[in-house]
Amino acid sequence: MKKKGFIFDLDGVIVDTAKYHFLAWKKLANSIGIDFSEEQNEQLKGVSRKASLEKILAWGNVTLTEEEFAELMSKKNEDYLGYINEMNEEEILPDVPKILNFILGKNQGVALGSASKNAKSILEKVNLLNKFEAIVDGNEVSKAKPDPEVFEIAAREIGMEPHNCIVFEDSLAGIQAANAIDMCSIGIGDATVLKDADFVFKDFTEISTDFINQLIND
Ligand code: B16
Ligand code: MG
Repeated sequence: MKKKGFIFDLDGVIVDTAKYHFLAWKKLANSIGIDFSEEQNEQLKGVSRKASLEKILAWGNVTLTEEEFAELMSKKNEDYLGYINEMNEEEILPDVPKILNFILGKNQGVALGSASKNAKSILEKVNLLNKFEAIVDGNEVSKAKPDPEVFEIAAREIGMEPHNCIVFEDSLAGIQAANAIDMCSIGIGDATVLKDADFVFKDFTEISTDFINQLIND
């Protein structure tokens, strides 16, 4: 049987942590007099913590010292971790375990490729840590999506060539990152937003095991 590498993004693909990022960023933005909407939160999907705070400050026209910036970053994360600590398996998005277990059952490579520095804690909370052969997250990556670095490292760690990898992603930047190194890109979410993806599904309930078999044998 052929072997492919399947690389999963975390937030928006395996779990919906965007709602917790929203609560933590909103509290923080409001505390320094900046409004923060759900639409703005959408623009932070897949964006690193540092770049997210830079964007929020730019929206509110606020400049900070380096110390203040660092303090706000850790405040936001502390607040966010409060939500993460309450997570459990019930927060895994529908049919993710089904597809993940199917892929593992076919002895395929499986890796995580996320911008989050909290990826390991989140996977641990939802009891999926042992499913991944490699976990590449915000602690190992210096260039953010759409740069393909995160997926490049993930492919290397599972011993696969990029053109034999398939990426599941909910952000356009992530889709562009996958396309940039000739990986097959599968968008999870809205087809109009994820317009550059090779395939788009609303969520994993729309993905069949036949489709996964096709990807493996392509
Ligand atoms: P952290 P992903 C991303 O996760 C989130 O989509 C994004 O909103 C967040 O700012 C980023 O992780 C960094 O997260 O503060 O936990 O390091 O979609 O790349 O899995
Ligand atoms: Mg994501």
